[in-house]
Amino acid sequence: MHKVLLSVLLSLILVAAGSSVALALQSGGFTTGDLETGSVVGQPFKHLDVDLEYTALMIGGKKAWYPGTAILDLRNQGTLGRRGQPILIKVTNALDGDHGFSLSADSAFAGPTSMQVKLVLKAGETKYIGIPMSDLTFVTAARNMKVKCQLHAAHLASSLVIFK
Ligand SMILES: [Cu+2]
Repeated sequence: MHKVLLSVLLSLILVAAGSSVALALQSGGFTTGDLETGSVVGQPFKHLDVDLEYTALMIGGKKAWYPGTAILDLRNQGTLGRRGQPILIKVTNALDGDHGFSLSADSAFAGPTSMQVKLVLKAGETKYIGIPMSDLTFVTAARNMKVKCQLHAAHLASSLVIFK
């Protein structure tokens, strides 16, 4: 329970820190699909590593996107790094009923051209999201993205911190 409270608190701090950063203007592209059939910029999902994994579940009696805070480290871009390999995100709805997964570069300042990944998952469903590195690095000037459920305001959100 303390871990949950800590992560919620940390999320709030990160939101406060990120809200003063200017908005990104470049459009963010992404694709969604199954592990077997999906692909992004010509690379099949099944040949990529999963960089981030989110699950909608109950934490302390509340619906939440877990984990409450995640870190994506893109600093090693050299020969031994990811060399522009797209980001792959695995998203699972372990709750009853439909839940939304929305990943955006920012909340209040998000313009129509900033990254807005949005999908709805049925109960028990898993989907994969592929984001080209070029699109991700353009839209993450704020280095802080937010994962929310666009269907339920009370569904606890998650912060994604990007090091680049
Ligand atoms: Cu929800």
